[in-house]
Amino acid sequence: MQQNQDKSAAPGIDKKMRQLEEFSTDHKGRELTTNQGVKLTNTDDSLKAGVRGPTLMEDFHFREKITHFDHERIPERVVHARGFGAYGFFQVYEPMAEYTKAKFLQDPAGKTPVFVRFSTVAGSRGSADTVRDVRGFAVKFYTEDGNYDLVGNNIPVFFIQDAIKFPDVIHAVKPEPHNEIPQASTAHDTFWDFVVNTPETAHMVMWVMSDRAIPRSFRMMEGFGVNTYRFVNAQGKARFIKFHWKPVLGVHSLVRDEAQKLSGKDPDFHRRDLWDAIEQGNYPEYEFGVQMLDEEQEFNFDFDILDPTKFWPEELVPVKIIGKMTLNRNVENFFAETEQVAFCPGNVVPGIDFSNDPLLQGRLFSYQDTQLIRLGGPNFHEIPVNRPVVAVHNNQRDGYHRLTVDKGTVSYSPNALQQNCPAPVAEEDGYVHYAERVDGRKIRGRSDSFRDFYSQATLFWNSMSGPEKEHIIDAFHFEVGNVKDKTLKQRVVDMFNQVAPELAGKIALGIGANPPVEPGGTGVTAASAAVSQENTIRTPLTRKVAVLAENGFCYQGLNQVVSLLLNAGVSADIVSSRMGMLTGTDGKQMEAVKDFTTANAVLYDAVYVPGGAQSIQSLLKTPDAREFINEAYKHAKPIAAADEGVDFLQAAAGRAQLAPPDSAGQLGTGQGVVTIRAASDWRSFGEEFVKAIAMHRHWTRA
Ligand code: HDD
Repeated sequence: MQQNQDKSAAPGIDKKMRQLEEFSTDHKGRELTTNQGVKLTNTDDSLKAGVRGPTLMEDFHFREKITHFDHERIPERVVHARGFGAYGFFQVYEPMAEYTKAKFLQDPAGKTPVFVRFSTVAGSRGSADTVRDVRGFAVKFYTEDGNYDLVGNNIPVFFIQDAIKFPDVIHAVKPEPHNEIPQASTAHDTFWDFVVNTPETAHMVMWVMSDRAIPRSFRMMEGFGVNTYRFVNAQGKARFIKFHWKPVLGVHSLVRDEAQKLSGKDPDFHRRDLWDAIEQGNYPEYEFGVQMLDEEQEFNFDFDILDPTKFWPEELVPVKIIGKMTLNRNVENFFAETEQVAFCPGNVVPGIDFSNDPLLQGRLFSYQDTQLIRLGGPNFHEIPVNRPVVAVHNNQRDGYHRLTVDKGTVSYSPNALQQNCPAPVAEEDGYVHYAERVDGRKIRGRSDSFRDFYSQATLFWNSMSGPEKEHIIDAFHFEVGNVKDKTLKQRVVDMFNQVAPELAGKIALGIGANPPVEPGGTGVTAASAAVSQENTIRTPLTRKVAVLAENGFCYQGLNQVVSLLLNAGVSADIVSSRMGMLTGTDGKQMEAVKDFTTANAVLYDAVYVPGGAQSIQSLLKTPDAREFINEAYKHAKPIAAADEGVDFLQAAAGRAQLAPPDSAGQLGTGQGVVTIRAASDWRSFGEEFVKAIAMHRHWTRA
């Protein structure tokens, strides 16, 4: 599946857009009024008794302006406070009638409008984008059956098995209550205290310590419904399902050091990336997939399919790809749309139903409830971004901020005065809950089938490539290294000894704890290739290259390579000591759009150093330029250099052996470093560089 580069998915006018337009206001060219529509002559001076006198109470404009300002904030989400949204559409590949009667999953020619909000979980609204955390992946489908919300994450399993423990895990992960430190981080005592006392967290903690928790981009991460749901077809046959989103650009991550530096260099890194991609017509795309199990297969596995701390390995239950979502429109107003959007896993349409997953069951309550405090009452479904694109009729009335003017005298059912309208519909036309047989004693307890906490954590560890394992160990070092309580540190080592003794031993080494003494591990030897990011899609599309150059750069070497990059869907910024026009060896000019103050290696996917003796002399004298190349090298990013650029690379990085050009002075490649001297073949050089960019990172460069 190729990414849409031809912009053919540019926004058409869909039903949702038309509806939003009705509520949108453009203030361009308009006159200033109060909220009562009274035209104003001055909004810069308050009304006073004499120009140096006190402000008067009768200044209605002053009072209205200040009162509105004083009330501008609403409570941030208790979790997932930091997020970023966009609109788009969903299209199914083939009719899904055999499995579900959901209308939006039937017609490949139909487009269903969607709104998506990506988020981090722990940080507050102003926290940085690139922190180590789970990412929320919430999709609202505005379907002809009403709104369907798929509220997922970028990690397929969850910390806990029962929703009643959600306040506990969140209190533990949030900043500690006495001093509100640390922000948006799991590297503190209360989180790890909860972990070691709650073994069911082991599996998800492994994912959170992995590269999945520091994505390169919202456009390069998977999404998972996490909970087990049901598809139900028109004949009433049900199947258990898990939902998946697979990014067309593949799954790619940052490295820890880079992610932490990015938090300072650009706290908006992910939201800027998404915004820019959409503005440039590089519309993010995700294929939609489902894993399905017949009801009779419920007990066929060595894990409970209702346990949200388990995933269904794709090798056991394949993912059927059934459609694609394209994000093609940024919001007009962050507050009105992204902040006020209200997701609820309980918003389902006919053909999609719940399972008895005890985490899901609790979620069905929590989301509706949280919107009441966050959005101030029961009418939040009337906020434009939340409105379904189909008509809403019922006898619910009044409440804070009611917008609808409900006509007539009748607001009850049954009634004769209005022919019993709004009238219930026949079963085949409305939502009917799946008639699952339920039988049991009331009990506050946990099923024995939920008690294997470690097997899939081991499976995950087994599935990791060497570099991915190194990154997990590094993450544990940072996270647990920041824990103050030594007993807790030791307990982390002992707990993860149950997952993989090799891992536990290495954690112990890094954090000053004792290596585990008890025999460990689960004996699980299986692995799931689908889980490793090593096996993902590789493409150069939408990657960003920094070109380091100064006056006296080799124009041909810069111009040729930049056009090759652009043709391959890669963008390039010239970075120099000063922004503005640079003059090349032959007098031709190019513009440096960034300098070493506004640009940094962590903001780019790759670096290119063109030749030109004078340019390279200047770069060598610029510590920021040397640091730039060293950072890129350290973060395993692709690097290319031509002619004197190769000397810069070798001198700055202090590594003379770096991919020297071959004996004929031509192309040299290795470990993601591509070099050339006396180029006669810029094309091959450019192509090698593009290949290296597509690889994302070059871990062999230890
Ligand atoms: Fe949740 C928000 C995803 C378990 C209670 N959750 C929220 C958002 C996402 C998720 C993506 C942000 C939605 C947005 O962008 O507005 N949550 C999940 C996933 C879970 C999960 C994938 C496990 C399968 N959540 C979960 C549990 C509870 C909650 C067990 C409570 C019992 N979640 C909430 C909430 C939030 C929320 C408090 C905060 C803001 C909101 O709902 O609208 O209700």
